[in-house]
Amino acid sequence: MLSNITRTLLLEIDVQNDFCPAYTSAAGEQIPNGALAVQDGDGVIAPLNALAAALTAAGGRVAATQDWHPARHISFASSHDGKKPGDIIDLAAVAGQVLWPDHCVQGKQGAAFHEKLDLEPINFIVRKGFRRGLDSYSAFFENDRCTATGLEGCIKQLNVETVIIGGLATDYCVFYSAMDARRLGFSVIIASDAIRGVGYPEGSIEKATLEMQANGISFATSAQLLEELR
Ligand code: VGL
Ligand code: ZN
Repeated sequence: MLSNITRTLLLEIDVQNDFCPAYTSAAGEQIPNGALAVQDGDGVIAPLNALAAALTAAGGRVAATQDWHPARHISFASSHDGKKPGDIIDLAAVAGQVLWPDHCVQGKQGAAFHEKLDLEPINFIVRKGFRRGLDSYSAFFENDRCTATGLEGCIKQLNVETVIIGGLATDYCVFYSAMDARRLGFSVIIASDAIRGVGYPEGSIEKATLEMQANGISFATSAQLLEELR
């Protein structure tokens, strides 16, 4: 599965407070749930930390993404008169944009990585969705499908050939990142116990999973991957 570990990258998608069920605020209070909490979202952290440590020790690389929106971002329902989270609208550059609660606002605690995520093994961080008028799910391209984040050039220069993906959310940022990675010619493995999904609209997790499988993206548990990294 992992033919060349030094040419393998672990891509940790959006393990941020706002996608997690609970987190600690900057002032030290327990916040009961992130603005766009994914069920059991923090369940991805333990397998990702284990994979990151093992991959780094074996000579591979780790990157993380951070959803990083300005206030009044176009993906926020609050930016559109009369719209509420969950409504779906067509934008000039993007058909079928789901509108979300305000989340991952630049510099706010909701946008910070969850405190349990190990930051030491992360070699680089890609921020996305920072243009007010354009959303970005994928780690590689924003939702107009052509504005690059720079991650492709970065990891091609490092001769990466295999990308292991985990994080949040299965049916949005993980899905689009995996599909783009595949399209760009990387071999892609989803760490199956290190992803959790939004599940909106209904069936979106199953649909995303089938589409990834149909496109040659493979799935392996973190235990299986760790076995190969030992
Ligand atoms: C995400 C919805 C909005 C994600 C980001 O990380 O999957 N989903 N912004
Ligand atoms: Zn977002």
